[in-house]
Amino acid sequence: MRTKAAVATAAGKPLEIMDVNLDGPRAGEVLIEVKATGICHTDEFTLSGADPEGLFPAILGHEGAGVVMEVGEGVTSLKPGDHVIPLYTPECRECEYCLNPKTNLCQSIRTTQGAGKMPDGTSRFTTLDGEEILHYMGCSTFSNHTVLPEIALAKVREDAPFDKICYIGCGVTTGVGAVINTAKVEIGSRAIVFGLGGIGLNVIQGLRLAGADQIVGVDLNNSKKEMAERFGMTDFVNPTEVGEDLVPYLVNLTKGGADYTFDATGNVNVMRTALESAHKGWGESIIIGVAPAGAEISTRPFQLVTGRSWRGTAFGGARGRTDVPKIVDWYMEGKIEIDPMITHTMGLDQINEGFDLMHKGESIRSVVLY
Ligand code: NAD
Ligand code: AHE
Ligand code: ZN
Repeated sequence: MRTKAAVATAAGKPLEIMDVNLDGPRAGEVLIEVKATGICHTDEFTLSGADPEGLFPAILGHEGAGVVMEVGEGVTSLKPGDHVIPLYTPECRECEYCLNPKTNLCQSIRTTQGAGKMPDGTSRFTTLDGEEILHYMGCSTFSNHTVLPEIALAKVREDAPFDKICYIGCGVTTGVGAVINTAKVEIGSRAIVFGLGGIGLNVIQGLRLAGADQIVGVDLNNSKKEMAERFGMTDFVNPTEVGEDLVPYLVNLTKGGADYTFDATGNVNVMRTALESAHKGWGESIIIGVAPAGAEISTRPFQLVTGRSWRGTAFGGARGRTDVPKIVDWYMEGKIEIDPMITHTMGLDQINEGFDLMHKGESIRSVVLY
């Protein structure tokens, strides 16, 4: 079929809106119509050229929601008309990783996914001239239609609005899941969240859900304060206004250091600050942010010797086919909020404006509606 997509032709260039060819689903695959997609900072990270796995030309986008149009041979868990959320972390329920309760990182298709291909090693997308276009994170939601493996789709309830639940495809699940699945934050905890964007705000609402007593938000942009307070932040810190070293300031503010700290910036210097402002003896620091190619983290090993731990999380530790439908339920039942964080919506033709808003720090989430 022919469909409309925003194609990343080269690193650092705006996306090009064009018609593309999309082959139908092969065995174990599903064709979906994407109804809405969020723009995550990771899309920007890859488009910028900072992603060591970044490949071009590709169709980016990994935060979508849509409807099944056609299923390939052997697909049993989905049928045309089902509402779905694409999963960049699939859940095959069979691989060594899926069978180990300590991880959500299903590896059954990770190699081909990282190479921009479907599990059989080919792409379903081509230009109208027949040139191959690569998939991205196994999702490619910046296309009105896309093909995914069955194991990379979560079936969700049909009364949930696509323009909101697309955000559960990455930002909401990552932030809330980092608190609940990865850190397993206890009631009464003190926490610090670095970066109050589309992920950090969801960490904050996860902390509120978990019953944290103190939720400190750190951001260079004062305009993020109001929204973060709405989601449960108790204290705001702008590092440029502190007037002293940030670590001792935060340690003092949290009465000895936070029980849990979260990096949602992708900046390795911030990651160090986050680790070092965790409480001596037991503080845990969770890295969510994705750092550019070549960047490395460092700290004095003494920070770990004295009881802090440094951990990371992908997709909030969630097993998508199992957990994503439950998070959609939480949203529909009012346990978590999404609507205020979707600050801008636009058509696919305006998608580059969504990236501009992110660069200017003016949006939390922009959502493209097809
Ligand atoms: P965003 O652009 O919406 O938010 C980033 C925020 O960090 C902004 O508010 C910005 O002002 C703030 N910030 C930047 N530098 C800062 C600094 N030095 N100190 C304090 N605040 C600073 O981005 P997002 O969509 O929320 O994504 C955040 C990070 O999380 C990105 O690196 C993204 O790639 C990553 N991410 C990771 C996962 C995962 O599974 N691990 C999932 C989604 C996103
Ligand atoms: N390709 C990058 C790493 C990118 C990355 O860490 N991606 C996260 C999801 S970010 C979603 O917005 C992730 O799931 N990582 C686990 C994985 O297997 O990719 C690089 O540095 O090479
Ligand atoms: Zn993302």
